[in-house]
This record gives sequence, structure tokens and C-alpha cells, in this order.
Amino acid sequence: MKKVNILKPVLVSNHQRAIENRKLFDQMNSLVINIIASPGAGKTSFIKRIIEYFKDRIKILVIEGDIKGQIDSEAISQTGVKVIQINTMTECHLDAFMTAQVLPEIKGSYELILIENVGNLVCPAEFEIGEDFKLAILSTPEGDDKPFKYPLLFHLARVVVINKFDLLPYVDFNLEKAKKNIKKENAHAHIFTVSAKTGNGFEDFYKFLEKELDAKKKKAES
Ligand SMILES: Nc1nc2c(ncn2[C@@H]2O[C@H](COP(=O)(O)OP(=O)(O)OP(=O)(O)O)[C@@H](O)[C@H]2O)c(=O)[nH]1
Ligand SMILES: [Mg+2]
Repeated sequence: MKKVNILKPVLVSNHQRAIENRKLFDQMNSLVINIIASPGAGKTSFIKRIIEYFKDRIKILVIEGDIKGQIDSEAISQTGVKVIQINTMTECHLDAFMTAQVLPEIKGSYELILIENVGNLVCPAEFEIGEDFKLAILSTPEGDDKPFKYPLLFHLARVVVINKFDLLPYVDFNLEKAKKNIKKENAHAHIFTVSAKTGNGFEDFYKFLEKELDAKKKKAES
């Protein structure tokens, strides 16, 4: 039987749509972060920390990607921040077309748009959605070998957050090994070590995000 490789054309047309999305996000002057991690690594908890710290100063929008349901959207809504839900039904990732469909729902301007992708270390990395950058979360119970076993995400992510650092005494996770595995894939990755549960370690990330927000604002003004 003849095999037809359809992945390449799918990714090419997704890439074209992602470029259009990025133009629209740029017109809105929004910094857009695509947050990717395994199920349960702490994406929603991490987003809630960012909201808590920044929401009195800037306007934040969250786009929640889930296969089914709106549990995370409901949790984020309680912070008072606007949330848009995308249910992917059978797909294990968000793509640029799904994201484009909800863009008309964005009324007004938001300095920061946080997109929680479907919990998965593989396919969300393959599909751009128009983000400024990808942020990968690796939680300590998953093990320090994940950047080695799932290289694409760690290769593409500008930021890698090592979460659940409070669990370090109880799990088999070597921080130096994890950092080495990340740097092997991506020498320029910004790595932060946090606990979204306790809030420890977030100061450096907040400073980084402030700089990124400033850079986006300056780009918009130029
Ligand atoms: N100990 C500890 N638990 C955490 C931390 N961050 C998140 N959790 C817990 O881990 C579980 C999953 O956290 P979520 O934030 O829902 O993870 P998620 O990645 O959004 O999960 P999905 O959206 O289902 O993929 C929850 O019980 C959180 O309370 C952390 O830093 N330390
Ligand atoms: Mg979540």
C-alpha cells in the first residue's frame, strides 16, 4: 500500500495561519505565551500565580485548551480574569486554526494573553498558534529525563519552568541533570525553578516577564 505523508502539508498550512494569528496579536499589542506541559504538571496553578501578581497592573486574558470540559476555565474565572475555552474534542493539542476561531471573541486590549495548551509534551510542540514564545513546564515528579525523551518541546521553548520544587525531597529528580538535558536541546533557554503551590522561586520569573512585557510595549510604540 502506498503511504501518503500528510503531516508536512498540515504543518505548513498551520504555520501560515499562525503567522496571520501573530499579526493579529501584534495589532492588539498583546504578549502571547503558549504554555505546554504534561497533564497535571501545574499549568493552571502557574497561570493563577501570574494572574495574582500582575492582574492589578495589566489586563490579562487566558485561553484554555482542553480535550473536554471547562474545569480550568472555571477556576481561572474565579480570579476575575476573562477566559476563553477551546475544547479540542479528539485532538491532543491546540492549533492555529482553532485559535483563529476564538480571536473574534477577544474584545478590547490585553497586554498579556496566556494560553494553556492541552496537557501533552508531544503534539502541542509541533503546532504553532501565533504565540510570541513557548513556555514549557516540567514538574519534578515527572523525572529529570523528560527533556531528553521529548526533545522538540524543550528545543523550541524560550522558557522552561521546573515546577513542584517543594516535592524535591520526595522524588527522584536531579536538578543539575535536568538543566543539562534542557541546555543540550536549547542552550539559550531561560530556566526557572518554582513551586506554584507555595509561590517560592517566582520572583525571578516575574522580573523576566516584566522585561518581556516592556519589550512588547516598546515594539508596539515604535
Ligand atoms: N506539591 C505541589 N503541587 C502542585 C504544584 N503545582 C501544582 N500542584 C498540584 O498539582 C495538581 C495539578 O495542577 P494543575 O495546575 O491543575 O496542573 P495542570 O498542568 O493545569 O493539569 P491539566 O490541565 O489537567 O493538564 C494540583 O493538585 C495542584 O495543586 C507545586 O508546585 N507543588
Ligand atoms: Mg490545567
